[in-house]
Amino acid sequence: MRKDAKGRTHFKIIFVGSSLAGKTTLLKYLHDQVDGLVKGGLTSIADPSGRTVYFDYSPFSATNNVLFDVYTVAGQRRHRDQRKMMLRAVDGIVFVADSNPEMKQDNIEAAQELKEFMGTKLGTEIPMVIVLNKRDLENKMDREEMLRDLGFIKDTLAINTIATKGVGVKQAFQAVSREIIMRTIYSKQAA
Ligand SMILES: Nc1nc2c(ncn2[C@@H]2O[C@H](COP(=O)(O)OP(=O)(O)O)[C@@H](O)[C@H]2O)c(=O)[nH]1
Ligand SMILES: [Mg+2]
Repeated sequence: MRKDAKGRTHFKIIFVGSSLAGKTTLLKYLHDQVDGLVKGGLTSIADPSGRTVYFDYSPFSATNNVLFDVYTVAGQRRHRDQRKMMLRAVDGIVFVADSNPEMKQDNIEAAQELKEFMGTKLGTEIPMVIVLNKRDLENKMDREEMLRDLGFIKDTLAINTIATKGVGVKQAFQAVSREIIMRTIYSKQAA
């Protein structure tokens, strides 16, 4: 969380997950199609094939003085250091898993890396929502199997999505932003 020069509060949300899981598609849908949010421009830094090279970024606001700065980070192995850097001062995480069975191992590795970077803060101090994307695939993996593979703390909210059609996208964003706000309120009370 940070305050800008105008006194507005910014919360940082990051979409994490293996390469091609659908992070950019989710953010793009949120930016282009979801009403009721005030949006800034969507900035994407991609190579000519459309792969995210560094990150995608879009700010969203529901009120005049609270903004959510949403990023997706590049998922390829070679961008590990960038992901680690981006996760500094993060307020909420959306972990995007790919339902394609061929991506089973990639999902596991991405989850493993995130746990390594975030330690015990993950899903506790730093709220997290799981997105199981590509639920339109005929050969999609079983939901329970995917959650077992990821091995995040028990009872982490998991939402089925079809990013290309926008199914579940708004719900996932609402869930993580709600958890961030709730956490902020409760930590203020505790202080
Ligand atoms: N069938 C299907 N394809 C998807 C879905 N979401 C994303 N994709 C496709 O998966 C590929 C990778 O998506 P992208 O958003 O670039 O993944 P990123 O690397 O995580 O940012 C693209 O070809 C998308 O059109 C989905 O829900 N269902
Ligand atoms: Mg991307």
